[in-house]
Amino acid sequence: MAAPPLAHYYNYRNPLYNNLTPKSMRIDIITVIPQLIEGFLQESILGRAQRKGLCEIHLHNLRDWAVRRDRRVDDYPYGGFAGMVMQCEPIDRCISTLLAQRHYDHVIFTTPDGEQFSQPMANELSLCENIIILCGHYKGIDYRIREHLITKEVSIGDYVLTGGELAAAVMADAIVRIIPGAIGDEQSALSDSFQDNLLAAPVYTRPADYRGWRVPDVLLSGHEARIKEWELAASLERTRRLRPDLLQGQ
Ligand code: 6GU
Repeated sequence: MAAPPLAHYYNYRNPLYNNLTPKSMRIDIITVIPQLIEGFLQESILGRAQRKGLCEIHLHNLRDWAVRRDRRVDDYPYGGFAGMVMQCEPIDRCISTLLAQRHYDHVIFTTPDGEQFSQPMANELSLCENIIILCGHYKGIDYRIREHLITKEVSIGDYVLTGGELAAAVMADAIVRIIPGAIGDEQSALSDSFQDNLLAAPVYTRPADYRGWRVPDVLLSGHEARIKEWELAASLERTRRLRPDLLQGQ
């Protein structure tokens, strides 16, 4: 299945779009280790998107919502199982406070047993106004939080990370970079690998000949139609060779 259309970009080309003030997307990330993602969010495209007012990303330290004097937010699991479990109360206090302030489209929990994150999911989430991402940690969180407060559980792949922070950073990056204006060339988000279930064609820059390694002649020809044709053929060839699974059912 190809990614659903990037509705943003269709709006962006619509003359009526210019009469609308594009709303700024808000992402609230709840974590016990905010410093893991703090720096990442301020750099490059994510940092610039926030400074341009295209989105707001707020980090919340779950320990600020701890009910215990030692600021711990985990405890031993009932049943005598191994590992520690994040308690209900700090998470509930943090999420409920946010939910009282504005409407949220999703309260996401990062967990290896969640739905696999993908480009279509990133496209959908980038259309949301406000989302919360709760980073999982330890052996898990008290399941009652997942039953009562979480609306979407997401994994970034079939491997286990020590915490959900990297997953939250991955999701924020994939979501924010496709907000119109986040990357300079509006077209380039549409020509990403995976937006059409094809891997992107190779790209080259100067010099045209480096140690005898030559850039394909067609790219130097200035012949737009032939270049487009080459690009599609290269995309298809690389997809067939490297990711034949993407071509199944098309
Ligand atoms: Cl979202 N969390 C953790 N802890 N591990 C993961 C993951 C998430 N996605 C893949 N592995």
